[in-house]
Amino acid sequence: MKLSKDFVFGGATAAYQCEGSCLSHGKGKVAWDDYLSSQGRFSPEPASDFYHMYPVDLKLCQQFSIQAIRISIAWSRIFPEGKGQINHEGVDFYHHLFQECHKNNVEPYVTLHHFDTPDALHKNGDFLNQETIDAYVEYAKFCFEEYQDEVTYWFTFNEVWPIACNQYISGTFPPCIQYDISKAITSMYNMMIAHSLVVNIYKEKYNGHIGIIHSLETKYPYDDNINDKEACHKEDVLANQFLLDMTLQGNISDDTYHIIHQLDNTFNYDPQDIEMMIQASHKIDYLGVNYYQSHFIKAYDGENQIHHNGTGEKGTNVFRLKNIGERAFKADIPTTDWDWMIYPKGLYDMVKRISQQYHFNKGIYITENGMGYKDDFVDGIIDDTPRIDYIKQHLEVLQQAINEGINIKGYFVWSLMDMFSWSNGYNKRYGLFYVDFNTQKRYPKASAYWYKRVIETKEV
Ligand code: BGP
Repeated sequence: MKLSKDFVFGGATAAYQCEGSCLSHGKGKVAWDDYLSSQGRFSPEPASDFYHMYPVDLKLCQQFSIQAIRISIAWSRIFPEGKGQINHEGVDFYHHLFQECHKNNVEPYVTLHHFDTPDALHKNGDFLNQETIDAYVEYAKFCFEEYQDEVTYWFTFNEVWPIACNQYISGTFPPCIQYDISKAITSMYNMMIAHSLVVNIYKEKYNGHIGIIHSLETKYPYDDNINDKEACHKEDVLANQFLLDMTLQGNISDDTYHIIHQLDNTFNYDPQDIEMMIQASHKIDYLGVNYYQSHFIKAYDGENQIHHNGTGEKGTNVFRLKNIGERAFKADIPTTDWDWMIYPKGLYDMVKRISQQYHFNKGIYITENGMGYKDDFVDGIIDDTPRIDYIKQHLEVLQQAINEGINIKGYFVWSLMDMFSWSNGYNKRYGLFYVDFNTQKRYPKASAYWYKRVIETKEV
């Protein structure tokens, strides 16, 4: 299997998960700071200490032929209160980071928002509040102007659905509200407004490229019966189609509106917002797709019940939403220790769908894909063969999609090095590079050597 010469291979990171220095160097608070400290399970400090270690990580990228890195800017490092006063030390930090990227020939792909709205705005309702949309637009404008010479590839948001779902349905992200579908829908809609405003501003003034990242998990009916099919369609519309409609065509289709309105009868949209979203849908340069797993959905009319497996105790995950559906497992499909179903076909089906249903062929980056695994560290050697298998299988289906004419422009492994996982802590490792969190020393895993070979030969 051979990928084209210009296919980009990268590694992904996110500010809060790797930088550390959460409350120093002028950085403002985010909701996670108080939440994690009151929960007492694990600390985001110093994580992988990327704030100081980035020259080491970028050197490793260069040594292992990794051509690109996904980085997010911590909004509260630039605007500690979300808006108003600027922290110049934070502004300079990202200048130095981007310059170091270029010095090592590693192209930065930069996300403006990766789960870390400044606390001052989060407290007032995060993206349920117009104030956050306005502040986000100002923050984005500042970054575009400031970093225009260093950043060519932008993403407005990382994963709109998981933000909404984890904040307002599963309750695993602060403010930890459960089963409030209406808040989830409003926050998704508002993030899409913020995204569209920012895309339109960027494409008016700058020459670089911009898009958004969605986490897209393919939903399949558990059984071939009408009830499971309906449940599956509802979960798909809520998690995927609503966002794909707004991103790739701007307007909300009748089918999507019908389901969203069934789930939240207060939902309505303003035609002016739609006009603006249509413009942005024409202007985006690419779509970022994060893909880890898919779901089989059964009809479910019992009470809401979610148990998040955040420990790696296999078989403990429960996700049942009243009048929507239940996620169920199939004995013959493997799962990770955190109950994420390993199903590369779901990625293939999703990129095909984007092309067929939306006729979108400007280009897709797989902006995250990888396997959470409890790596064994034996005398400095980390044999993560299951992770290699996982990545290989996903690259193979991408190759198949490319052969069928789908424009896949690149692939970023989640994650470049081990880092903090939001609701799972530190035993769920994803990195190509093992991080000893006590010494901050990096060790290449078997997957890093394997990935280097794939990048150099473009052969999976
Ligand atoms: C995505 C996020 C990442 C990362 C990854 C793995 O949803 O964009 O930030 O955390 O998932 O998820 P987790 O850390 O929960 O295993």
